[in-house]
Amino acid sequence: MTTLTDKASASDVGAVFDDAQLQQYERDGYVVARGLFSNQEVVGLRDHYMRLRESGTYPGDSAGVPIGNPDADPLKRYPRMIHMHRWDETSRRWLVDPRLGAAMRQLLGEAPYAVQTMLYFKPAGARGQAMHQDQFYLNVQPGTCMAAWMALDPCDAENGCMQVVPGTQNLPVLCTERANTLDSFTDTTVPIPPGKQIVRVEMEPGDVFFFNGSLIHGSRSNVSKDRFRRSLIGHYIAAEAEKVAKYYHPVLRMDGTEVDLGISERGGPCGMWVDEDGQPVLEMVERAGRPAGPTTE
Ligand SMILES: O=C(O)CCC(=O)C(=O)O
Repeated sequence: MTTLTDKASASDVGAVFDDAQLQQYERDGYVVARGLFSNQEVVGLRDHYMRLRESGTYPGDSAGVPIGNPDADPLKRYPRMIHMHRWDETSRRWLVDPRLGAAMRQLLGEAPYAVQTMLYFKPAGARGQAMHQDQFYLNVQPGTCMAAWMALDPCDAENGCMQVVPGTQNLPVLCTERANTLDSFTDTTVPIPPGKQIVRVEMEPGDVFFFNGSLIHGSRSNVSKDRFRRSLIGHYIAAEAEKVAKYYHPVLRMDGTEVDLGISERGGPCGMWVDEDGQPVLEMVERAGRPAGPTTE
């Protein structure tokens, strides 16, 4: 198995998916590569991010929208990390790992560009993220984005595994509604189209879940007593894209070099619309369908 320190390129890795998996991705908008990373790598990454979390705060740390008693919110102790690849070499190497590149080459037909890393710790009692489409935030033009979501712990219904609505990957960006912020650290969600079902994606450490950025997905709270549900996430855009929201620049090729791409007018960090200078855009929030009034409960 290739390790995070190897200098292999995607062409050295070979096929990650078989034909049945590629057909599943076409039909449902997602596919899981089981055991793409080894247990040893996962243990190393878990330790690495726990050490980072315990030793400081970082640009982009976010606990989401506040709830009633902030002291009782586990996300305050374990805020998610964003864009770690901009200051952490381990994260940068993972984001452009040849195995992720090879998998996405099969799914997209070409190597993607890499734009974001995130680490969700999701300790016991932490809220999830209401159903949404990543393209709402990245605003890739033309096309859409893709996520590589890697489990660092076993993920199941109890600790708030990922959920998807298969077959929604070809929908446009939907108008949002207000989410239940007792169950979600973001305050926007999208309606589930009639006739479509929410499906759980249960995973083991080292599995990587690849999904189209227009697919409706999210997660519920971690209702376990004492289990984390840590995950390392990369966001990518198909190399045919010409623009992505400013928050996601600089854009990287899978060899780690920068690409000069345009800036799409809107989009922003998950859960918030911002303008080109990163300021919240209230007009867009309202046009996107988020109810006026307080955004917290
Ligand atoms: O990890 C989760 O629970 C939600 C993550 C997610 O939906 C996303 O990264 O877009």
